[in-house]
Amino acid sequence: MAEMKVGHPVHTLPGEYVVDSYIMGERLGPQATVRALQKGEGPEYDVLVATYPRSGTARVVEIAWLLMNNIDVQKAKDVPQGGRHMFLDLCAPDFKSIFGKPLPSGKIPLAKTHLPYHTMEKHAKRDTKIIVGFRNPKDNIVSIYHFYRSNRDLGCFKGSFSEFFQLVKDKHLFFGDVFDYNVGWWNIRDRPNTMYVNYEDLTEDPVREVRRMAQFLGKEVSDEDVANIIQWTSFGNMATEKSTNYEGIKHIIDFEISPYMRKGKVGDWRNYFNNEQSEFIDEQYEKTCMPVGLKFRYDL
Ligand code: PPS
Repeated sequence: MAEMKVGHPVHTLPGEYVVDSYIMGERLGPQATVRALQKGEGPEYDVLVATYPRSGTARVVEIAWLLMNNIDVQKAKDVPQGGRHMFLDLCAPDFKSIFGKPLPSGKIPLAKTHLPYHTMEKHAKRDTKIIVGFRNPKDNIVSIYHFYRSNRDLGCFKGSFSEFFQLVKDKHLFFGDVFDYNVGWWNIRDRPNTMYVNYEDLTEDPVREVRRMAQFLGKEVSDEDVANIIQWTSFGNMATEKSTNYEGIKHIIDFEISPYMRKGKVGDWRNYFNNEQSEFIDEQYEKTCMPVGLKFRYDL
């Protein structure tokens, strides 16, 4: 494999840099912070949510937070999601502040990262619970395409989906290649206190998946609790509520181009992928995920 280098003819991220053989952007995770995390530095936390960007992180974080906070829907409404968990990648390198705002000291209940396993290996050795969120790579890539278009921190990509797809082929995407990412975190499946949640499963059967997450987190939940969680974390509700629709970062994401909560569907990739692109992903899947038994569903 060619050595990863900063810059690509199709698109280069603002403040692009290379770490652990993938590209990152300074505004997605300052290099000093990523290197500190790589060394195992950072706050103590009880639960870590690890997800590739645009794989449905916000829903997983929201469910985990509600389970860990007595299904306090009122607080979830009052406090933006960003204030209810710690986004490790975006912290200052000393983990004392984020975007200049001080962070609490001491053990954090809920933390999140988009960084690949090989960067977070030392963190994964800690005695914490890890929830890994997966989404089928085709829908994931479509969502990332729109994120690249709308996000000023990603340089507001102006090209077509086909042009963007060249970045996928060249593994020149933020946080690394989607397959490397998924296989990396999948390879720790025998680690105690690790669970996997799929976007498609959550959409298909939220009752089962919320109950599975509750069990993993050691929380007893009633049918009413589960119903309240599902209602609050439905796409329609999260897209409407100010505390979950991320409209507080409209200065970074141009919602006119594509809102943070865009479509929330399984199978939207069919509106973007041509046969050649779909086959490319299928081939990558066969090479990387199939041998380790990692499965995705592209339609429900
Ligand atoms: S981020 O910014 O990388 O953390 O984004 P992330 O939350 O991982 O992924 C955003 C995509 O997830 C969809 N989403 C949801 N789908 C269903 N239900 C709920 N509650 C939900 N919340 C977020 C969001 O719409 C993005 O997917 P697309 O396909 O672009 O709509």
